[in-house]
Amino acid sequence: MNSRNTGLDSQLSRKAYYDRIGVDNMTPLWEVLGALVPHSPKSPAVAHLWKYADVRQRVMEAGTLISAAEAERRVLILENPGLRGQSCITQSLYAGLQLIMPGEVAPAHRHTQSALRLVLDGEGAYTAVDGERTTMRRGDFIITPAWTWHDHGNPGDQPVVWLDGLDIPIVRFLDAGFAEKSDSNYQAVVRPEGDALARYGANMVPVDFYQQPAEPTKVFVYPWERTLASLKSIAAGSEPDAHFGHKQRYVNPATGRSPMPTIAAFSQLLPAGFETRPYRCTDGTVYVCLSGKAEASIEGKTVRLDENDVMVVPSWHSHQFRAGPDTVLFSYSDRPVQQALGLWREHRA
Ligand code: 1HN
Repeated sequence: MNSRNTGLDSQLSRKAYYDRIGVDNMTPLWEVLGALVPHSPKSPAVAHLWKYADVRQRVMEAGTLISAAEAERRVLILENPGLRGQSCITQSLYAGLQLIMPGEVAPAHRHTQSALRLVLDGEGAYTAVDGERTTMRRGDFIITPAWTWHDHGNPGDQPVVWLDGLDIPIVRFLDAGFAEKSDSNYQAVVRPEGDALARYGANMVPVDFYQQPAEPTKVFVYPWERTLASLKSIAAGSEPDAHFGHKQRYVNPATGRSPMPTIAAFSQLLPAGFETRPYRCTDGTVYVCLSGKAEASIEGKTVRLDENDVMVVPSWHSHQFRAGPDTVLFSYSDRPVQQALGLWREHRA
């Protein structure tokens, strides 16, 4: 009898063999090769939409149960339904909704994970990064690069909610996580508000300032007012791109690279009634509707985006948008990591 036949005998003898080699912590490649080396990306993450109108109340409820100081950060993590229990929205990125109540502080700390904030709801809070505070206004895109001290506070009279985006799964994957708490709740403010933007974010940098390509930008706030003004000017004077509408990427103005080495961020204006052509890319992307309304179709399934809704589109999922009124979408992804590794691909249908 052929010892390599594929009948029941061989199935059983293979299984017995797998059990024997398992004792030595070995396993046969040929049983898993297809899954390890897929023909195209097959993410365990799924597309999902968090309607802000539905989750806002849940976030506010956390404000009655635990203080920001006790929680350190009072955040509801947005977990991808395909990745429950892993604290991530895509395989490489984290997202959460953070709440800070009037009078509260979220104490100073730093860590090797990089963070972005997108301010969604309420006003009067501030975040401090590396010795400078910035008032948080709706639509502001604020960054906390790796290992920079940061704390938040709300001296105002309204609850303030923002979206946090971090590279937690990337740092976890690399086993490169470090963190430190400050002895004091606040970091010392050593520069006036607006200093970083004036020095590094006005098409000039200090005369002797040079950065290595991987260094994060010193500009840590990209004010909504400026983003919206440029998108509107661009839209007023040109035709939208078929796949993106009017889409800009946020950069470190000193290098032209992404603001932080692990996370790219984008803003796009879709003119009223405009429909983008189907598009897919290998960077799973988190979208937030900042103004307007749109329909999003992901692999043929259509959902409706309203202000402050958060939607995740996993790697290689074809998606397109149809704007109601003029609509602005913010988004972030791990694109700079994939590009640095030569892995990034897109397909414009
Ligand atoms: C963090 O430092 C913040 O500073 C928010 O606001 C969310 C999630 C995990 C680890 C650190 C913040 C975070 C975080």
